[in-house]
Amino acid sequence: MVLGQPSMDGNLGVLALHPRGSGKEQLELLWQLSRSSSMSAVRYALRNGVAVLHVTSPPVNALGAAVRAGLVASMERALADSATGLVVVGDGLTFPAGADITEFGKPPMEPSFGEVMRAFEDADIPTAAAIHGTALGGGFELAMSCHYRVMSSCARVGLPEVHLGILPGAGGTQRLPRLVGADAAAEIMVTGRQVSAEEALALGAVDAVVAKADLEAEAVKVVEASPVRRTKAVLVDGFKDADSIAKLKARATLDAPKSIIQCVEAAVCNDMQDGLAFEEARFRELQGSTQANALQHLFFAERACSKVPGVSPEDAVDVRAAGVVGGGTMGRGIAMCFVDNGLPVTILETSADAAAAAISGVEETYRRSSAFKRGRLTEEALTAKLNLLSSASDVDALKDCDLVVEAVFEDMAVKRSIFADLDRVTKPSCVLASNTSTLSIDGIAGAVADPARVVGMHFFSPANVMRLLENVRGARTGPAAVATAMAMGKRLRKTTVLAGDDFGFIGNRMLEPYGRECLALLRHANCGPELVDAALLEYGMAMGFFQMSDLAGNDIGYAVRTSLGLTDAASRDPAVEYSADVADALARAGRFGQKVGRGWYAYETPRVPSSDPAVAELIAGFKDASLAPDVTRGDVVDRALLALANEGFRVLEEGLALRPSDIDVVWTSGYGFPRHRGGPMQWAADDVGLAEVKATLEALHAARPDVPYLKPAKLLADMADAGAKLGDWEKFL
Ligand code: T1G
Repeated sequence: MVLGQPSMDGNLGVLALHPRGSGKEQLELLWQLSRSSSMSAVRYALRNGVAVLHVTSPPVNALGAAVRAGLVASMERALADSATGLVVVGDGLTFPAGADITEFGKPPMEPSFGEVMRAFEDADIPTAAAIHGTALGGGFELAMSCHYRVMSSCARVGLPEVHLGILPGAGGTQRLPRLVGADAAAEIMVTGRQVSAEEALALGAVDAVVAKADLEAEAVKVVEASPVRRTKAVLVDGFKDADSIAKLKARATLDAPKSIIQCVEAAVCNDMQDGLAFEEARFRELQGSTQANALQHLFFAERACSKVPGVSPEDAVDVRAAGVVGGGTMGRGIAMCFVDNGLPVTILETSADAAAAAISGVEETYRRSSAFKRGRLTEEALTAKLNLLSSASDVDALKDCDLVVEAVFEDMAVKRSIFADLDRVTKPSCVLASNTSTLSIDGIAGAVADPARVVGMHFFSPANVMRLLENVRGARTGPAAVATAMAMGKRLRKTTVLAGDDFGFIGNRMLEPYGRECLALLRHANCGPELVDAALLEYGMAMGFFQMSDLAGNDIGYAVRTSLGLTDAASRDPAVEYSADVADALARAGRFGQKVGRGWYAYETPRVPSSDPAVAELIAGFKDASLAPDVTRGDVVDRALLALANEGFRVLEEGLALRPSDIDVVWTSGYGFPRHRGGPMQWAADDVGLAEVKATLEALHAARPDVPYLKPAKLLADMADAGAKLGDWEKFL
C-alpha cells in the first residue's frame, strides 16, 4: 500500500488522502503510534494461548486512528506470539460504537478501516468479537470481520450510518448481506435501527447470546473450539421479498439509503473485492455531501444542546415526585411523560370530577395507542403506569413534589395565581415550571417569593410523543431550576434545549415571520395554501405551514394576535405590513382547523386535507393586483425559509439561544424542519451561503420595506460580509 494514494482496499477515502512526509516516515509514525497511544487504546493479554484485546477509548470506544492502530498492532503481536485464537472486547460502556465521528473531515490517519477489517478477517487464527452495549457502524463491521460473534443478551448491534448521511463504509454493506441475507441487511441499513440480541441471533448476525458476565469467557471458548471461518467466503443470494425491497426503495428518497440498496445489490452479484470497491466509491460520493454534512451537524448538535455553560448537572434537584397543574391535553401528555419514565405524578385540577376525568383521559390515551393495540404495552405494564398516577383538586396534594409543571391555558393572571398557591404549599427546594409557549417566565416568577426556582418547560403537543423540550431561563431563574429542567429532559428522553425568556422563546419566535411570509404569499394571484404547502413539503418540511396551522388550531393564533392587539386594524402600526389579516378572517369564519373539520383546508376525512373553494373565495378578497401575479415553489422556499433563518440569527444575537445548532435542533425535532437539511441555521449558512442569503433578503426587503423581519439580521449581515461559516458565529457577537 502506497501512502497518500487513494487505495482500492476499502480505505474510506476521506481517511487516506494526505501526502504528509514520505511512505517510510509514515510507516515509522504508524509503529511509533502503535507503540504509544494505540497500545493504551487497546490492551493486549494472552489467556491460555488466546489473545484477548480490550478496546479502551471512552466514552464509546470509537474506532479512532489510535484504536485502529492498536487493533492492527495487537493482531500482529498475537500472530508473533503464536496465539491459537483472538477475541476483541470493549471496555466500559460498550463494544466500539463506530468510527470516531470527530475525525470526519479531518486529515486522514492510518491504518485504514479496510486494513483493520482485513487483518481480522484474513487472520489464520480464529477471531471472535465479544459484544456488549451498542456495537454500531464500524464497531459492528469489525465484529462482522471477525470469524465469530458472541453477544450479551442486553446488547444491540446496528449500522446507523444512514442517520449520518453516509453508508457503512468498512465492509458492512458487503458482510451483513452475507450473514443475514440481502433483504434483512438492506432493511437494517436503510432504517439504521438497532437490532436486539435475540433478533441478531435469529437472523444469523451473531453466533451466540450469553449473559454479560460470561461474555469474554464464552468468546474465548468459541475460538478455542472453532476453525477459521471468513464471512467473505459466503455467497449472497438475491432478494427474496420483492414487495419489501420495493417499499424500501420507495422510502429511500435521500442519497444514503439509495446508495445502501445499490451496495446490497452489488453484494448479490459480485465477489467481495468488487463489492468493497463499489461500496468505497459510494461512500466517497456521500461523505462530505450536503446531506451528510447536515446530518452530522445534527448528530453533534443534539449532544451539545443539553449542555448549559455555567450550570452543572450536579445542581439539579433530585426529583422523586412530580406534579402537573391542569389535566387538559397538554397536562395529560406531560403526566404520561413522567409515568412513562417511572416517576410518580399528581395531576391537580379545579374539581374532583375534572381530576378524575384527567386520569381516565390518560388511561384512554394509552388504551387507544398502537403500542397497546399491538401488545407492546401490556395490561400489566399499563397498570404499573397508572399506579404512578394520581390526581387531586386541592393544591396541598402537591406539597411533597420536587418538580411541578403548570399546564393551564395562556393567561398571565391565572398562571400567577397558580404559582402563588404553589409557592405557599411546596417545599423551598421544589422547582416550579410553566409549560407556557408565549408568556414571560419572569412575569410568572414575579408571583413567588423566590423567583430563582421558576423555569419554563415548554413541551410540544402531544407531549408524550413530541421529542423536543424547550426549557426557558427567565432573568431570575437560578442554576438549580435550570439544571433540574435540563436533567428532567434527559430523564424523559427528550431532545432538550435551553432558550431565553422573550416572546415565543426560540421556536415560536421564529415561527412568526415564517408564518407571516406564508400568509403574505397568498396575496399573489396564483397562490393558495396548496401551492405554499406543496413547496414546503417538496423542500422536505414534515408539514406545510397551512396544514400545521389547521392542526394547531387557527383560533390559537388568532387569540395570541388578539392579545397583542393585532387583530384590530385601528390599533395596529400602519407602517408595518400585516399579512395575518386573511388568517383573522379565516378564524372569524370559524374555520379553526382539523378540530372543527375545516380550516385552510376541508377535512371530510379526518386529518386528510382537501382544497375548499370557500377558502379560495375568502383569500380572493386579500389578493393584491399590484404584486407579481405568479409565485413559484422556489419563491415560497426563499421567502418563507430565509425569513425563518434570518429570525434565527436575531434569536442568536439577542442571546435567546446558547448556540446556532440549538436553533437547528429546535426546528428539526419540534417543527418538522428536514433533518437532511441540518436545520435553518446550518442550511442558510453552510448550504445556501450567507452572502446569497443576505442578498436575497435585501432584495425582498427593498421590495417590501414595511416588513421589518425581512431586513437581514446584523449578525447574519456581518457574517455574510466576512464570508463566514456557521461555526465562526461567536467571533461576530
Ligand atoms: N464518534 C465520536 N464520538 C461519539 C461517537 C462516535 N461514533 N458516538 C458517541 N460519541 C460521543 C458523543 O458525542 C458524546 O460525547 C458521548 O460519546 C456519549 O454519547 C466506518 C464511518 C453509542 C448509542 O452512528 O448512537 O462507523 O457529548 O450522549 O446516549 O462505516 O452515542 O459526552 O462529549 O450519544 O449513551 C457510526 C453514534 C459512526 C453511533 C450512545 N456510529 N453514537 O448513546 O451517549 S459512522 C454511530 C450513538 C461509522 C463506518 C462509519 C450513541 C450511542 P459528549 P451519547 P448515549
